[in-house]
Amino acid sequence: MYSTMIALETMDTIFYEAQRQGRLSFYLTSTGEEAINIASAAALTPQDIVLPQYREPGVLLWRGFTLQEFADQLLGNKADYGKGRQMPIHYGSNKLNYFTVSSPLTTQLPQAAGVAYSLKMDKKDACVVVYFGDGSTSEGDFHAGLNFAAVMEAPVIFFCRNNGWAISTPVTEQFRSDGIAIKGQAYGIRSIRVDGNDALAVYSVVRAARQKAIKEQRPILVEAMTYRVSHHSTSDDSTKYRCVKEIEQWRTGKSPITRFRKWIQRNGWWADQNETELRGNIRRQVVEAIQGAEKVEKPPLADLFGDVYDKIPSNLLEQERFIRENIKRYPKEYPTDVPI
Ligand SMILES: Cc1ncc(C[n+]2csc(CCOP(=O)(O)OP(=O)(O)O)c2C)c(N)n1
Repeated sequence: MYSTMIALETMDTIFYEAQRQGRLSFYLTSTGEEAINIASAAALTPQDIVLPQYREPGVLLWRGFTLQEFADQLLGNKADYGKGRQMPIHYGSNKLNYFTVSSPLTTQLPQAAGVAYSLKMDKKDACVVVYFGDGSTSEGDFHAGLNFAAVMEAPVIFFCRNNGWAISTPVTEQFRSDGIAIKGQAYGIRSIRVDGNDALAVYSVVRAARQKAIKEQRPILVEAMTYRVSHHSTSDDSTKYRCVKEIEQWRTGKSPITRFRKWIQRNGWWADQNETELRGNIRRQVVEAIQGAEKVEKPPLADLFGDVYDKIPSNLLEQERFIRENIKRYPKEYPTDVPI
């Protein structure tokens, strides 16, 4: 678990820097939420189905998504499973039971209730885990998803990452309830709050939640208390709306990685030398993954219009004609590395 937390932190640092260098169009880190990502993933089995928001790439990393697969998605190249049609960080893997990230917030919650209900009908020994932030709970889909799962008794773990912020909106302006767990209870869902920066606590809670969700065929809500240490994304500067001292306190004093490291070191399972070797190794692998992804061709223009309709409708054909004419007329305005 510790190694994967370091892999996530390293991946975030380097991909973030690559965005700043103009090599990626967008990025978003999970800084401060590494324990939530990795410890919750470790408590599941590969058969459990994950519906993510966007700040949980560590779950995918834990399941075996390679650094190359991450880099290919970020660069939107031919090896990307979405064929470059999604913004960076919209990862997904059919093989690893991880639904593709969707930009519109909270759509994954009613979907999770449905997926969990299908597991119930098939009598599977598995559950669904759906992740979301505190801000997402203000969407109507949050309420629909919880109520649907409660009434249908669907085996789903609603995992809320309460990190205090929804871009620039603090939780104090988001809701007047005492957090999210109480909302789960109002829907008749057993709910528990956990310290999201304590990897062992997150692991224990999700492990127990999984067993109960499957054995009793009912939903459970977990509210993990944490802090979004990073800016919301590369499109944001959070020092404009919160104080730097607060961010630094969480980055250093309350880091879930430092906390877990102290525990494994005290137990004699980890030493400074392991740390140096691991960080060096992962750093090299991430850099190689970006360089490799940059060399792969982009998907052809025609891929923009495929994979949705059996027969492409006339309005899309019209759009395709329009974009091809535009490229011919204004070639300098379009990327040169996309085969047309
Ligand atoms: C339906 C919808 N409304 C607004 C947005 C714009 N938006 C993107 S992320 C975000 C904040 C979400 O905050 P939260 O759920 O707390 O997650 P966090 O970013 O803190 O992990 C907003 C408002 C969106 N993507 N979809």
